[in-house]
Amino acid sequence: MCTSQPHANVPEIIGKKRDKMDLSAEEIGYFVQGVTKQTIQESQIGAMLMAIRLQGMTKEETMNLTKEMKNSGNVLQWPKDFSGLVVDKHSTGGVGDKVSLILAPALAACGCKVPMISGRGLGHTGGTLDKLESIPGFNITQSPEQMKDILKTVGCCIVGQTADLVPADKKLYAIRDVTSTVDSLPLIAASIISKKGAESLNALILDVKYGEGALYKEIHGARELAQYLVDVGNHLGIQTAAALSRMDNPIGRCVGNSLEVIESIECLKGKGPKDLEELVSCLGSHLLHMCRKAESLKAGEKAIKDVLKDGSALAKFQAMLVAQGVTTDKAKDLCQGKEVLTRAKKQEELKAQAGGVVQAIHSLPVAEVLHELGAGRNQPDEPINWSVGIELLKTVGDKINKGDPWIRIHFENPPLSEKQMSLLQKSLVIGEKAQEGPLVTEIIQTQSQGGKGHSCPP
Ligand code: IUR
Repeated sequence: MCTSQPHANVPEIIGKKRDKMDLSAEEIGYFVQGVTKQTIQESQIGAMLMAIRLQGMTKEETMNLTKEMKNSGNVLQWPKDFSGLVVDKHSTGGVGDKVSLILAPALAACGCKVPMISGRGLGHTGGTLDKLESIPGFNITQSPEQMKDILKTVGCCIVGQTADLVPADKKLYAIRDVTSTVDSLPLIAASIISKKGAESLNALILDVKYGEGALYKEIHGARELAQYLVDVGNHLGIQTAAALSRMDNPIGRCVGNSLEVIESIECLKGKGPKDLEELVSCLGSHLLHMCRKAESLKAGEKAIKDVLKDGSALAKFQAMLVAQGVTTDKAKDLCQGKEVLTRAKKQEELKAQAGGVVQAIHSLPVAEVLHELGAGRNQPDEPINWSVGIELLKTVGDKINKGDPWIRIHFENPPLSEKQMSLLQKSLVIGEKAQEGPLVTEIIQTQSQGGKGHSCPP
């Protein structure tokens, strides 16, 4: 494809992309700056996004787009003694995915600095910020100075995106959402990696999920996205790797904001469900290895498991809660397992209609029912009910008898309907034998990191 002289004319730039030509760094810069300064019309932004969605972008164009978006706002700066230690993870979203709540303090306990910028949930997957906001007093809004202070004293914080961090992404994402241009590899990569770039990270692990409860139903789609993200992240100077993980069954035993906080605290005490601990230690081991805090993946995995068992990760979580606005007493009570979070007024258990072994619990219907019951939102500013959720009393691989309770649903208003109960019953698959296998099935790295194929130690 040919690349011609820079244009200062927006219709011409849109026309080039429409006609499948490559855009120069200057043209991409002109477009992104126009988006940020609001000198380009929304109709033009929509047209450009559709042209990118239909014609694609080369890796070089995507890297230029990512760099320009990153530089559209504030880029966080860290003190010299954080050098090499600033790490984060990003997940493409799963059902019951509370990994961030455990991984951030576990990494801080291992000596890393984790300035985690997370999102609220939209659609069927939950958001890390919603889970944390179920804790009374927790404040997701922290200035760059406050983040720096928390990282100095605690080592990790989990915050929302502020208006001055990658403002171009805010605008572009809002327009992608209403122009059917969300599902574009270059636009997804630029959106995710520009925000991580603005955190000035040294290392990043991406958890790219595939399966029925994920954005990608099949592994090859997830693999393509993962490789793209890894390449763009590394090009931006962040050591980046991606884990491909199965998202068929809910992660852990709880889904729903406050229930997931309680389960995370159990995991921070080294008493979490096996699949959740496996995911946390796998992602953590890669970050520890990339930032040279662990000499091997095996050593990294051991370090994460050790801080979960010896209470140091829980202590970091408690300190993070206090640093982000929770009273000292409430944070302590919560971490000691006392009832601090509001419980839903009603609970109902469903019983298994056959006996055998639990083969699967389909995560999508579970998430959709919880969404209808008020655990999720359809519009960005909609209120949610933090106490709505489910507990799995039986999980994949467990033996089950006909009549055994297998799920407890926490709800209030609206009440649980017959249709929802039937959907939940159908999500339970009972057979003779459960499918075994690790949650993380592949690790994607750049060639310089050893290429694809590294895994988590058994
Ligand atoms: N998350 C992001 O930050 N950006 C995107 O484009 C998608 C998810 I899809």
